[in-house]
Amino acid sequence: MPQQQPPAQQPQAYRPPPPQRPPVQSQYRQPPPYQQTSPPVVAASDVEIIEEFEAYDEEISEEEFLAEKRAMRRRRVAGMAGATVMGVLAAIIVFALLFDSSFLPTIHDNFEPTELESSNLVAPGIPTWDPELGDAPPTPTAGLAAEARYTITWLTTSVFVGRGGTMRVNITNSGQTDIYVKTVRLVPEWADPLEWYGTTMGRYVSPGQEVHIGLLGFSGPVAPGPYDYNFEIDLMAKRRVTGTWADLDPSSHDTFSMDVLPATPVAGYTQYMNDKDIYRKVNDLMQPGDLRVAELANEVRAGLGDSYNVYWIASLFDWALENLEYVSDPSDDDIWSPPGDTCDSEEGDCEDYSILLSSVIEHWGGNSRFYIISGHAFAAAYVGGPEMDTLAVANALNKFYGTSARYSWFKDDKGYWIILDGTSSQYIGGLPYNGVAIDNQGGWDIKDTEYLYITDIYPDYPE
Ligand SMILES: [Ca+2]
Ligand SMILES: [Ca+2]
Repeated sequence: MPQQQPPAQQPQAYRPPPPQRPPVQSQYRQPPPYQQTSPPVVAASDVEIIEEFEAYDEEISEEEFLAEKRAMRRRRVAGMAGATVMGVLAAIIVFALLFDSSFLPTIHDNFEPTELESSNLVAPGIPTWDPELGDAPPTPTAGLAAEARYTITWLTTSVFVGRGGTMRVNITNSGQTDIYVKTVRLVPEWADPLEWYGTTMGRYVSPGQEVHIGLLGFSGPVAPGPYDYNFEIDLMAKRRVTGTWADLDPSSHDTFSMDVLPATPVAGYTQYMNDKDIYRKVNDLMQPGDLRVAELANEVRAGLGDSYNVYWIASLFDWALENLEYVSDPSDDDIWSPPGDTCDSEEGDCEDYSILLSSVIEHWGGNSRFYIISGHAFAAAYVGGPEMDTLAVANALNKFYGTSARYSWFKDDKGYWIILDGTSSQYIGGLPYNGVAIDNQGGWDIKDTEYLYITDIYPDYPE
């Protein structure tokens, strides 16, 4: 049995200031002042929810996980016994003549995982520059109106009192002319007139094209329950005859409803630090030097600075969300894939996502951890020591995402570890699977798990 450790870390959460209107940026127009409604100027467009965001369930079944842990131990002992027996085979043959057959080597598993040391941890840089990931806007001209037709689709995470939630928003251009989406704003029933929830990354969308507009973060109300909301879309459309751009008035659409969940205390769970079976299994799978991992590492960091920084991690996570397809393991098996294989197949489940994310972070020289809870695995990236400026990290990530979101991390005596749950959340620092708000101030924890296995990623761990 793994050795039980005293609780070494408590989930903590960054509590961002209320979202405000985005600052004026040279390249972008400042969004217009918040308006409750404007009469639609554009033709009525379709608004639909394609599906509620739902985290994948049961990626590692309890029985399989425990069976696998037993099997890992058996394989290791058998492997050691095999090697040892080979090594002493000649000796046994000789000495068997002299000793009775009860002579057999005794096998001990003396392996002890080596923890990452604070002095070896490498934190990513926290940029203050804006990565300007949006498309530069066209220059609108006065003239005739233009017609835009589009469909908005979005996925919403669980929304909690206080914390709020996020959406990933897509726009499909169903009209005949190019459009440029300046912002998509969420207008929930509880919105404070001074608060502004929206995306700030402009995007061109051609006729027939579907474009991911970005992440949209928002705070929650103080009381749980059903709440109405709608979207306000601010865009430009190209005039078909002249090819010039018309700046359309913001338009709002149908009203939808979301359930805001209450803060809920969670039952305690046992934490295990660096369980030796998991430690060896996951670290033996790391391939930071694999060519496909290196290729991916170079691809996702392009244009985001010359040295390891949090934008690289966020970009890697976006790549996983957009490119990896979630595919469950066979019901009777739990297959942990090496990261190169996941790059090739572009599919996997929770532990495969985590192993790939960690391998790329290792390739960059950063540090990460691997976590197992009941039925699930996820990763976290080291972002800084105990004195880290959490607000600076949040500000940088808000620039990357073009919205104001809430970032979740574990904190321990070594520092902050930002959550990377590629199969259950929409951004780095999003709540992991079964993550819930435990108070109205942004605190969170994990429900419905009996344990939290925390494993340092240390591919070249000392044997
Ligand atoms: Ca699995
Ligand atoms: Ca798998």
